[in-house]
Amino acid sequence: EPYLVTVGETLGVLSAAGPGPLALGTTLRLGIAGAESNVAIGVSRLGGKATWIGRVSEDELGELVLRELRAEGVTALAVRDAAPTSLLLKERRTSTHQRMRYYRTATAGVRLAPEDIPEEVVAGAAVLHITGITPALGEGPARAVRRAVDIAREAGVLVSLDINFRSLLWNEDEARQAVLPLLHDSDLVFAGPHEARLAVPDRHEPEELAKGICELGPSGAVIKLGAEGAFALLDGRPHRRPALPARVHDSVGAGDAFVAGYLAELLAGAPAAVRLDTAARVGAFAVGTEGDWEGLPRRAELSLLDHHDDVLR
Ligand code: KDG
Repeated sequence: EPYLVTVGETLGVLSAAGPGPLALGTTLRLGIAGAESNVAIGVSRLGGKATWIGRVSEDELGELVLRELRAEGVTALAVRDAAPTSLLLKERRTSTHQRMRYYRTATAGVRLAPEDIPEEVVAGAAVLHITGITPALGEGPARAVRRAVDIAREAGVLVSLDINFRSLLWNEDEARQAVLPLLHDSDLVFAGPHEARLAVPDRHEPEELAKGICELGPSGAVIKLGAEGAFALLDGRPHRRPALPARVHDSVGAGDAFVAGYLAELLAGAPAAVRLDTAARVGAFAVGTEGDWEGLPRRAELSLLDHHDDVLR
């Protein structure tokens, strides 16, 4: 069975239960998140096979990460490390605006190294999915991602890259320098318009951005446009996909959800229109529910969004 493999850091997440400043003694909920594992979970929920590679602490938080991933049917191949697991603090400053803070220095995930990448697992995959977050974590993670891409290319594995720029981790110049070589060696690139401009600074409209990215090497570029849907240029053919109407509850993780929907269908051998349709649906589930991945749909639920009644009974 074809499977997706992804490499990255999964963090512990402390999220405020309700809106307001953290300083006021908010109740926090403990969970996990990470762009790459969000994608792996999303693929798994849709019935696809997914493997996540990373490093986690030896303590309870490391245990929590592995338990959650395994409970979601994701094969978690983790190196255990004496360092702690990184944390992400999510503050709901107002009912519409969130603020994030990372505690991500000298932690297990940041100590990811090229030796942590099992060659046969990457070489045997149908798709390797990486993001621009991992190389932002440091030398080791950057080299680990590079190694995964080298193995994949050598073995003819499709390489998917989500640029996923995180301004809390590095600046645009650093990101451009690190991500461009990865993009060059990718087959499929996902990016928001701003992220795409890191790679092709002189382009503006989604069509031009996708074209510019494909001129750098990839055969596919998908520009994620949030509430406007997506524009994709796949093997030279343009596709426009509107978003589904969704009331935004928590937009964090929507991009990963979109990618998960797309890649699950790619693994299943579905054509571009189906890949983009599922991507848009999974994205809508993510924005309409709390948490980065918790609300992601199972395959049978995808059609729920076609019902015009609020309650299905
Ligand atoms: O895309 C959602 C991610 O941003 C979140 O799950 C945490 O991986 C994360 C990060 O580094 O921001």
